Amino acid sequence: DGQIGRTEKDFLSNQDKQNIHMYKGHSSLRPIKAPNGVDIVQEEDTIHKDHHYGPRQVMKPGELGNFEPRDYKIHTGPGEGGQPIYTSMEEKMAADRSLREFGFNMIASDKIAMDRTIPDTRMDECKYWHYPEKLPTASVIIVFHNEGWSTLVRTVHSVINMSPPHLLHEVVMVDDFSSKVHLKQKLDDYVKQFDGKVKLYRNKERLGLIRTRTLGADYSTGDVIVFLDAHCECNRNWLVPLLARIAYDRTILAVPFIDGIDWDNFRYSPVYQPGQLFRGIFEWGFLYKENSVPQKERNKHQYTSEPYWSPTHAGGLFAMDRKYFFELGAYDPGLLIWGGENFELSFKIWQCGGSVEWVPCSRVGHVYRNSMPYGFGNVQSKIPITLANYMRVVEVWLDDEYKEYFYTREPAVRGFPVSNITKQLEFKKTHNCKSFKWFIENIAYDVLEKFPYPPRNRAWGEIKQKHGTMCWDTKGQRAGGGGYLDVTPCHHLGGNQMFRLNVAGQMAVGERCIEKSGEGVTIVFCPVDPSGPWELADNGLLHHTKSGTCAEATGQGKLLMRPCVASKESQKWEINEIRTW
Ligand code: UD2
Ligand code: MN
Repeated sequence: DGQIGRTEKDFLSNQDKQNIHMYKGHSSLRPIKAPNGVDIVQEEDTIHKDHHYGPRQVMKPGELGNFEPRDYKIHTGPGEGGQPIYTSMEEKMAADRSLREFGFNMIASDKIAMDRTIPDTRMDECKYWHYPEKLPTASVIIVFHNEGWSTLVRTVHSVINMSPPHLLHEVVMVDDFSSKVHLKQKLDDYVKQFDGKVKLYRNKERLGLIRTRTLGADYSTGDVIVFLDAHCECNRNWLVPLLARIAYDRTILAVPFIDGIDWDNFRYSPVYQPGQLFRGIFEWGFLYKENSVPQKERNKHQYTSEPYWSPTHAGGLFAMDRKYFFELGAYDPGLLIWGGENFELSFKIWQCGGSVEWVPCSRVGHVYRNSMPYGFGNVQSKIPITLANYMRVVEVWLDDEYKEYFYTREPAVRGFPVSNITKQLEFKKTHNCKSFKWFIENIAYDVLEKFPYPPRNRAWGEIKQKHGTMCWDTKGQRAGGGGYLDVTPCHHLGGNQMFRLNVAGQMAVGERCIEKSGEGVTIVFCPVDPSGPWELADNGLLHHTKSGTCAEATGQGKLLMRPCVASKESQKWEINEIRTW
């Protein structure tokens, strides 16, 4: 194996030869120029273990950082520099087809080089950090299910390209039982050219991304595991800032900033401009949210580009000590396919003594899909799988008072039997993990600023005509669109006909709120104050107290706010609970 036993110096001097060797026979792939001319400046180890928030890497303004890429050449060609790709009218049909198949425009992706250059989205400061020389090695784990070819392969290329070779122990690809032809023999052949540096494993059945990631960690032999989605592009010196945090403290889960790659034109652009600091939080239905970093956290840091604490993260891209991952029991194996695993791991880490940090100098692009192209295999569940996952996390990691907030937000799943969580509860006990209250008060305190505890539900379910068969329906509209709600025949399945009226008068649908707008009702973003103007009277009138009007169904299927008339049948409503299990 040409990789093993070679020193860094050898690699540097043989860099071009190495790259050509790796890609021979694949003329469609441009030979890779590794940007990381890792010519290391000898440094004394700058890790200070004495206090958690002391300097652990040193910024030397004016002197380029020791791992900073020295020869990042900007190529010319489609998509270079992160520029968008134009799809012609003739290509539109095929592009739309690929959109349905993969969740993004593969016609555009296929035009872009595997090693395209992308803009440096980091803060300027990042170029001057000096990191410890002694760093753990990384196994980069990419799990995938029926992913497109060029996006998957570009991910592998960018990892190889943008990581210092001596720190990239291996790339571990795990195929979660894909059925696409291009992920079979063609992928086996593709992987061979890396002489063992890229390993490919395949599941014999569909396990979902969560279990597949744990398997990937199991196959890995590096010190640190780094998870990436199968449609990413790593930016300049993305890896070292993550490894440096874990070298400093092995109980840190280190998260790169995720830049956006457009699902249609593959434009690479930062979600957050250099210097903007955000962190991961959640609302009480456990939809993932990001929030500007609170001053209290900012005050702990001298430099804007320093890593900082975050309650949670989006889930896809992060690095952690491999052994620590397994000491924590890996991901809860009871979590199915997709969703909630980011909360499970974050809560577990915070409550049991570790920490989650976002690292501004590490940037990785991710293609946010237009829509999810795959189903959840043949997993049977009477409630949506993501909700079943959230329930497990809630039942294990939240205290009773906080569980209540979740069930207020998702009342239809209250009482649904969760699968066995004995092991998880035992772990929490034997590891003396702290309470959720501790977590909320000390770490995730901004959750409450953005999403105060929801008042109890006064009623929830479908809003049905008392003497009719029509129900309020959002028709899947989103907040801010301004479109009116209608009444449609009640289908008793919840979904767009599921509402919650709380004791403070707020009417909600999912994470959003219902407000009067003109003479109709529309979906709005909820104000931080969880109260509102709605009142369901005993006689069935649904009052909007601020305007003194009442909700009325018209014969044409419209829902209008009209002067209240207690004798009108069309103004009488009842709210009926809906359960699918
Ligand atoms: C986000 C995360 C994703 C994961 C998910 C919640 C980011 C950028 N992405 O959704 O990593 O945390 O939330 O669980 O933070 N896959 C499988 N088997 C499956 C389904 C998916 O291997 O059954 C692969 C898939 O090919 C991809 C990865 O898992 O490489 C994540 O899936 P996704 O990209 O569809 O998820 P995403 O980005 O919408
Ligand atoms: Mn993804």
